[in-house]
Amino acid sequence: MTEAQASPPDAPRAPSAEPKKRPRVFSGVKPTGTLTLGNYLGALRNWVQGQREVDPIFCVVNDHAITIRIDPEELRRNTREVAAIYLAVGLDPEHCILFVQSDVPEHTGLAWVLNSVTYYGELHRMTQFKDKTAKGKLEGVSAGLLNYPILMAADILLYNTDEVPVGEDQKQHVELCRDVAIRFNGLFGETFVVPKPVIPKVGARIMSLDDPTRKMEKSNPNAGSYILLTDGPDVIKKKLARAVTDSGSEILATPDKPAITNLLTIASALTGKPIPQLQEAYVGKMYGHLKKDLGELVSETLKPIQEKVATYLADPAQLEAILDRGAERARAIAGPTLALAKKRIGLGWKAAAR
Ligand code: ATP
Ligand code: LTN
Repeated sequence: MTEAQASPPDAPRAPSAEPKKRPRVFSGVKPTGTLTLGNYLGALRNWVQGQREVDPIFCVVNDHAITIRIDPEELRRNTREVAAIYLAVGLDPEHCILFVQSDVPEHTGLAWVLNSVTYYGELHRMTQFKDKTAKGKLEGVSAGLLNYPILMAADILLYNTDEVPVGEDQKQHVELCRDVAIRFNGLFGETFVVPKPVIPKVGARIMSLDDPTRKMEKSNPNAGSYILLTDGPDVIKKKLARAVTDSGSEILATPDKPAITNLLTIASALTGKPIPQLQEAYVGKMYGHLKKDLGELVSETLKPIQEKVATYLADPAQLEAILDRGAERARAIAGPTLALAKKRIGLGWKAAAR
């Protein structure tokens, strides 16, 4: 633009020719088992809903899965299944980068670098570490379980991530990732984008069906505590029928009714109806009515997803091709970030790296 053409200082600004940069989004689920309704409502569903407005990368974080003992064949099977679920719930490989973590070695490479700027005390304080080690003796706990949040920080920081959509339980890990990024930048110079967690308003913490004070999780030994995305209608209805309830009979989401609150939260997340509206619809009805309706609702929601999972699993070559392409695209971003971090910290030592 020449000076003669320039707008006067008080004129409204012309819209910038540069399109606004979409936020980079990164998230993942670990293939420790088949995904639960909690994983779907707290994470996956939100990834799908937001995928068009952002620059999305989603990963099957299998390196994380080996922090607890898992049968190798089961891990391979779960990895394929979680990838198939990503596609079945509606993540579009034309639009998102979808890949498996172990196919991109930069993740473990950066994790080692970040080990040097993360403190033992920080890791030891993590609620997930405390929960997963509460009952066991510490001798049997892998170092990987303690270091787990460092690998998660590496996952996020490799991609210049702005936003990390996760359930409530992962907020603390994303906050640790922020601290690590800020510390590294402060010590060695601007290297990483500092990300923020994005937690859904409804469904961020779905609780166990057998104990509404614990979050629903796929590693719970009691299969009645969770609904799996692969559970058929009969199993879903049976699990919900057996779900613990609270004393009294009114269907209300109140602090003294954590079990009913959880069921209403699931119903609200799946129907999009606010909880007060659902409470009103159930005035004068029994807990059994809510459980029965929820059984139908969950089964109907999961049926089309299950059909698509089966289709993707039936064609392993197609699934692998999608994930290979994703890994290639991921490496194109992760490689330069790792190289920069190594240069900053002195591991990139050759003259050309300066
Ligand atoms: P594990 O039992 O192996 O620890 P998990 O079921 O807790 O696994 P993750 O793989 O740790 O699941 O979580 C994947 C995503 O799902 C994360 O974003 C996490 O916050 C979210 N998530 C997990 N459980 C729930 C839940 N009960 N409610 C809402 N979101 C959840
Ligand atoms: N720790 C997460 C899984 C995870 C993740 C990530 C989530 C590993 N790396 C990066 C978001 C971004 C969990 O859900 N347990």
